[in-house]
Amino acid sequence: MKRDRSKELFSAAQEVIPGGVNSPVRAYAAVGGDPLFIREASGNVLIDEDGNRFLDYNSSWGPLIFGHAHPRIVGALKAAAEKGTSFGTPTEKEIQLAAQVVNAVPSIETVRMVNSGTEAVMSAIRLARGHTGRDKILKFEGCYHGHADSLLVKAGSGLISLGIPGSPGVVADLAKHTLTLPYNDADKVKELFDREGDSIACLIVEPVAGNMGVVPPQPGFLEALREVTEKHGTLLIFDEVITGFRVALGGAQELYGVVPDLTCLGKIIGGGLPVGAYGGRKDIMKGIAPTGSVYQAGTLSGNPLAMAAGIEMLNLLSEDGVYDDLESKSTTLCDGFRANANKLGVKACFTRVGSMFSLFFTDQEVVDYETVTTCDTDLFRRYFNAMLDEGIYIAPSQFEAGFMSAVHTQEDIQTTLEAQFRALELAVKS
Ligand code: HOZ
Repeated sequence: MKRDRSKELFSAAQEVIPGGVNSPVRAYAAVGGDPLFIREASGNVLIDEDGNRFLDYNSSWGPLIFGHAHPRIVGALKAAAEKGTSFGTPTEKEIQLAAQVVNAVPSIETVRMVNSGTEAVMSAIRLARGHTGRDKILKFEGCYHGHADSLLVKAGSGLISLGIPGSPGVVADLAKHTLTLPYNDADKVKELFDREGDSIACLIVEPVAGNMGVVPPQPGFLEALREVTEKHGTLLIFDEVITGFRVALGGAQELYGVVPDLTCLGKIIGGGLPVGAYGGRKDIMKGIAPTGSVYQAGTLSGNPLAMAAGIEMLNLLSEDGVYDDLESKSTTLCDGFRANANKLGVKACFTRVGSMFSLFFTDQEVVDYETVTTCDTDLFRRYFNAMLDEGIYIAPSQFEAGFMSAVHTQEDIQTTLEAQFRALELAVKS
């Protein structure tokens, strides 16, 4: 497969963009080679600048549940754009999308729109600190909550993919307020709370970890977090930037029946446009300006383009059968991956929650950062490149999730499974 144009563009990009990319994982540092430059995409197919076609299981890192350029989302965007792209004033569309989010997500009574997941989380943490009058926060190793200063401590996503333990530039005096514990270890959480729970403003967690690959919560883990935070007056924040509207309409909190105090959402609610949101209990949310004094603002927050795309996305998601269809196709795909690995004698651990999934090259059961990092990343590098040569696009890191979309067909899945068998065989042998 020729990728000359992508190669050329990557060289040109490196002249004017640091590392040639606007977000680190995209540079393929963890898998080698030059990143694909995508010319266009439609449904579940990406077409690169060399004209190669790839079946996409990345879905723009999760949000594109209905694939690329869905006609209804594109139609809503066109109609909105013709009427103006940003007013810096309230609009009716903001109420419409907020109401859809409030109706769908159990914990959300009111919601504030922002422009990214990072912004949502950063604002929710500030609000939690303002609400409780406490400084400390607790997060889990390998969970990634965007790149706000307090959260770049033992984080997943690009930091785990590139082997960066923490970021220079984060003021030590701030980072010292971030406590970290292993994911899925409820006992350690209880011990910590027994010692210093009354000084912790919030506990933030990805209810299904999706930024170190998919690591599901073990039975009772989320419930334990709810119980211990309630006992100590600490706010429980679910970062549902990936899981919100992905694993169920009401997100992981609906799936597992655990309701946090605050929830952060991301690009799904903008139909893939730059949107984030944070919401939760009314009595907490009223602490944000202008009703309260915790400050957070943004000219483009709630802009009409993002709202129009988000409304249409949630309309589509509310139609009957969407989640059943995703579940059944994801089961077929992941069962097929497992069968292929077994046939080839490859040691691997498979995880899946709804339509997000991972294949970890390790013989351990993956439950936290430590077990995740036992993976054979060199094997993953060969596998990724072999998949690319087969025309299958997955995230360029062992530590990111795969995503099924509503527009993948059973035929696509069979094609994928045959391709995956060949790719896996090649990766193991080479
Ligand atoms: N934070 C994203 C992965 N979980 C990567 C975003 C990107 O590179 O576009």
